Amino acid sequence: MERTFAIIKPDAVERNIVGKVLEKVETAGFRIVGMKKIQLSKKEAEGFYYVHKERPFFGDLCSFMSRSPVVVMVLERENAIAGWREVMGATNPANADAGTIRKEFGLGIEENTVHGSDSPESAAFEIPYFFSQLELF
Ligand code: 3AN
Repeated sequence: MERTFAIIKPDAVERNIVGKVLEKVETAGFRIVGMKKIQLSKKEAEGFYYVHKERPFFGDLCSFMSRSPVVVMVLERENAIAGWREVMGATNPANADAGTIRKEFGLGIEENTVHGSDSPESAAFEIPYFFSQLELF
């Protein structure tokens, strides 16, 4: 069993499609180990995305991620990290495979509905950024 970190981003929470995303999560066999709705400050978004700090879209991305609430989750399954990225689809919804969350719900390369850790190292940073051990079941 492996754990990954996921976010249902502001574009999805604003459109009231959290349930539709969660249906994809559970249909793909993930167990929700932790979940909460929060609103990130700009500083918290910058800390989360620090690996992207040199990228040209960093400022816009952090503004987007802090403009309204998100749902953060820890998901567990075999091969959870790669598996969740498959369920999400490609970063740009235009390039995402049919049936993926980003293909069905993504609005664009930035407002792409969901986040998922891209490696075990990322998951090991991201999970404790948002959750204490006491919040994971
Ligand atoms: P992924 O989320 O697929 O791992 P990353 O890690 O390359 O993609 O990018 C992190 C986030 O930054 C994306 N989820 C998306 O919201 C945003 N992003 C990535 N590339 C661009 C871009 N070219 N323009 C605007 N936003 C972008």
